[in-house]
Amino acid sequence: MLDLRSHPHRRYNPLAGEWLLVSPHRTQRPWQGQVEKVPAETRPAYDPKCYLCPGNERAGGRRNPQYEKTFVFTNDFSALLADTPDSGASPHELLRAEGVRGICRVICFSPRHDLTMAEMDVGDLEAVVRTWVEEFESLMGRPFLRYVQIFENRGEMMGCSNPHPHCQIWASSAVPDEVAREERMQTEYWRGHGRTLLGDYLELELRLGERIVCANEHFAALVPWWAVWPFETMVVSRRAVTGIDELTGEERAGLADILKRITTRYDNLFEISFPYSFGFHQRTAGERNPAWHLHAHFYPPLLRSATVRKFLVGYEMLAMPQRDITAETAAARLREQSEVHYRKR
Ligand code: H2U
Ligand code: ZN
Repeated sequence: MLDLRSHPHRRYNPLAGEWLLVSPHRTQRPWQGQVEKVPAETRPAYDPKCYLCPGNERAGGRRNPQYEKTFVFTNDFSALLADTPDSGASPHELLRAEGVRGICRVICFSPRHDLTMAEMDVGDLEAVVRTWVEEFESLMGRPFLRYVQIFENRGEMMGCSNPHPHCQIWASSAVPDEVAREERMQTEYWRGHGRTLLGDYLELELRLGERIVCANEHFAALVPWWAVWPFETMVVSRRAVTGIDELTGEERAGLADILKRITTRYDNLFEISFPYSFGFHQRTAGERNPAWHLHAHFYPPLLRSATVRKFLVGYEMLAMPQRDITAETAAARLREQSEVHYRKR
């Protein structure tokens, strides 16, 4: 009999239509690789040199207002531009190119330079959720945009250029591949079952309990069966909504609550401001596709301590993703953590 706690095996990710390799017997191997330096922990509430702090000047000369909750601006170095020609330019069938149009924004979560989602008040996080909804609605209302990607890079290790709490939005005329893949898998499942893939998956996980980290009335945070990153989690809405704009007021508050709780648990794991990439997946523009089920992914790179991280290299680049500690072990570790932030104890 295959024992998922000790035998090498592969697991299927029904959302991406991909497999990953799990090697639980390997968690004992010695580590002599690179040790990352632990990031400095103390930051001032206001940093006169920060380009996101209220009242400060940004690169390019614009000045931020004295904002009090959230602040949104168009990225001064946008990866996508609204006026790119969107026709193709393909000199050969093997050399294809297409113009992509888009709009990029930056959202500051708080005027406080020293806070993170984990350390903000839930009420202030609700303001962040409201801002996400407003931006999603306004960008989805632009006829040339087909997908609105909201994401946060947290921590230097993840390539975040500034510790001031913020996220980015890249809205584009082309649907990104990761999103297109999830759309295809969810649509197939919907056609076969008449229910959303993640609705059924969440129901199953809530029944089993093994991979659930925490939950409230409207959302649950869990380590997915198919997690690739050591402490990867997914936040899923209990009600099948296609986008963040369909959440009720109570559900938005539930989202703020679950985000604070999962990020607090992350920070408490190694008592550092836990790095990750985070972002929502939700419906694409056009006819509302009921197969879409709003969710967010957290992809954190850390493995065993503040200094040992996972890389997707070697076998993972050439063959398939792989992990050592099982999703169940990771979920248990996150479940053990307190929901009181270590800096407030
Ligand atoms: P990251 O730290 O997640 O990279 O986000 C910072 C973004 O802020 C980045 O995309 C933008 C960068 O282009 N930015 C401005 O728009 N104005 C500035 O003055 C500096 C940075
Ligand atoms: Zn700042």
